[in-house]
Amino acid sequence: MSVEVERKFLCSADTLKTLEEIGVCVGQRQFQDQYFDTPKFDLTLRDMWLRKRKGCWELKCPTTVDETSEEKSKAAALCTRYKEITNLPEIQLRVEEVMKNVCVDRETSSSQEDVEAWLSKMNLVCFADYTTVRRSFSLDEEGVQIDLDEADFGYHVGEIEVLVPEGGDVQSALEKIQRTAQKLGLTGDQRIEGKMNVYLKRNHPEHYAKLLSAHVL
Ligand code: V4E
Repeated sequence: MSVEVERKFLCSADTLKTLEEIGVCVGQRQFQDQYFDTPKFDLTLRDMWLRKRKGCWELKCPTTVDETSEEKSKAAALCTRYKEITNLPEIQLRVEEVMKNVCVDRETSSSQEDVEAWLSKMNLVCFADYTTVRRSFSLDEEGVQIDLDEADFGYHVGEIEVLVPEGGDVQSALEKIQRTAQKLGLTGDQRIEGKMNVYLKRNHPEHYAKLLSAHVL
């Protein structure tokens, strides 16, 4: 398990020019994301994001932030951090913990058919489905990746991302992100909306409103 620390940004023509000058493009790929939740939004209202990308399952969950050791800086406030779980049995356990009232058969097997049966048993349905074209860049800052995403519903967003092994140094990741933002000339002090925010606002305003009221988005 690792923790993804990430700052989103809007990529202006100037930022793109800087990125192309000081960064190295390390690839371009396209992927479809399908996100799942119950009709009552049991996962997303807890800020848990279950998705399937390129046939692989991932669950993003909130981390417990150690306020004593982590600086409550402006730079940190611009970043999100989530645990990323990619092991399917562990994902299933975490989801089942949330939905304790559902009786689940714990025979774990991960064939496509079994996963489909598990989804339906947990009452999980796909609520978001979109495709992203992503260009990735690296800079001279170890472990930092910069992604420029273009979603098929017309939203463009950049991300500066550092993956920290569990128990690793989040503070150092925040500093790397801050230095990278400075190199790119990013000046904004507002959190930038991710693809999901924009997708839900446009396609599922009721779900979006519930997440806003719960301070998830
Ligand atoms: C909405 C959300 C999550 C789902 C994934 O969102 P996002 O980071 O936009 O996806 P993507 O495609 O960039 O994933 P990656 O390839 O980086 O793994 S996970 C957490 N949230 C909530 C959230 C939030 N409250 N605020 C911001 C700025 N982003 C996400």
